[in-house]
Amino acid sequence: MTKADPARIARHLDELGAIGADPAGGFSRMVYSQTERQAHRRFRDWLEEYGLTTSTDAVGNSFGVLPGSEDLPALASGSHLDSVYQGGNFDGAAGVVAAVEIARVLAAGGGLRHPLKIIAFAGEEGARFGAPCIGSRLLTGAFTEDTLRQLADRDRITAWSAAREVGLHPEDATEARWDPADIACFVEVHIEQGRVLEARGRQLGVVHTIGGSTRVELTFEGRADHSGATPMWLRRDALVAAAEFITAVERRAQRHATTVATVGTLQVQPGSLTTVPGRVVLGLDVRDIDSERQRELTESLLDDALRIASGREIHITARQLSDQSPIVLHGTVQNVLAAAATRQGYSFISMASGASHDAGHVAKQIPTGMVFVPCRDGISHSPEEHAEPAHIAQAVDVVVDAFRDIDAGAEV
Ligand code: HGY
Ligand code: MN
Ligand code: MN
Repeated sequence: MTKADPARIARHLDELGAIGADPAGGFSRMVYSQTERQAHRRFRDWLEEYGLTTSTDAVGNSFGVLPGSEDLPALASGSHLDSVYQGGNFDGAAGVVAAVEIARVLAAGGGLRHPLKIIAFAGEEGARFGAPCIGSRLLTGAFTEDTLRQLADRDRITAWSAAREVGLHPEDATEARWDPADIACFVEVHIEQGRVLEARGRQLGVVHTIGGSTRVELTFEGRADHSGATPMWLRRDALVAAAEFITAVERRAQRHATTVATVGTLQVQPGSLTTVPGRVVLGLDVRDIDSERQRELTESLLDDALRIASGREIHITARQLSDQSPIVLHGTVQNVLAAAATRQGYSFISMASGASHDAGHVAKQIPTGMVFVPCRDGISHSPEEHAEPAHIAQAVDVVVDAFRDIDAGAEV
């Protein structure tokens, strides 16, 4: 029986690593950029080499299909090929090369009763347009063409224009919606992006819950003044107000084990050494696997921002960038994956995902599971991100085993 080949996985990762490298370090394969599209083209070339029929839809999701011997809904696997700014070459990419290897192994074995569908989603990262999972939310109908017209990056380019710029057809976004009845089960392989697998000494993770995330842009408007001629008691310093808020974010988030909150972006205006900052725009990311805690913390932090701002005569405005609830993945799929890992002889744990994923949106319509692969020191969204091809190959063996089990009648 053909097994996954770590050397081939490494080669495919190296090929992706030649696309979208950022001169400042890491990779910036941004959604609806030429480099994301080059990566999708490479993905399709690999699959066509294994005899799959490939396509890219109007909004940039790419697919490969291996026919089944019977007219059944497909077994599917995939992830994303875009990255954050100066990110790593494994977040998303590891799951895509794993899915390609799943296709190669199953095609080499003559295929299954079920068709196999391999997917590279467009725009999973929210780094460019603020909202994550653009491709999967267009497939499931959670996003529409209007969403693409409303989302804009820091240069005020809309996602709609950016998609057109790279040859896609966002005006046909409605046609990109899939029929969930066409897919029996979806499994995403992904790097863990944390340290639990390393700390617990396990080879793989079977994900039970994907954390939710609420992302808000906050603008602090004070007054830009001369830094030498303006006494401290006369200032309306937007950056000091923002700094007080950022420490409040940390304090509140530390109160519960599964809650995390981050201010990852900060724009200071006018940004001159000798000017009291008059305006600050920051990005807040609040996450939890408990929906109520996620929303309550967000509300409390917005109240903090208002209290801090009013105490300093600062005007505050908030704009929600995205809001995703935690998603519990399908128990039947978790069971099939756990049984497959056991048969394959790989140690695993059942665990939550702090990061969001396309699987979280697919799971709203289709029985869905995730298999986590350890990443070195848990580092992710960074040039130092790394995962071992041998570990990715183990995840491939598990998903292939699980798909064969489902093909033989296991319930999902
Ligand atoms: O940000 C995330 O949770 C994921 O990496 N897109
Ligand atoms: Mn990802
Ligand atoms: Mn990511």
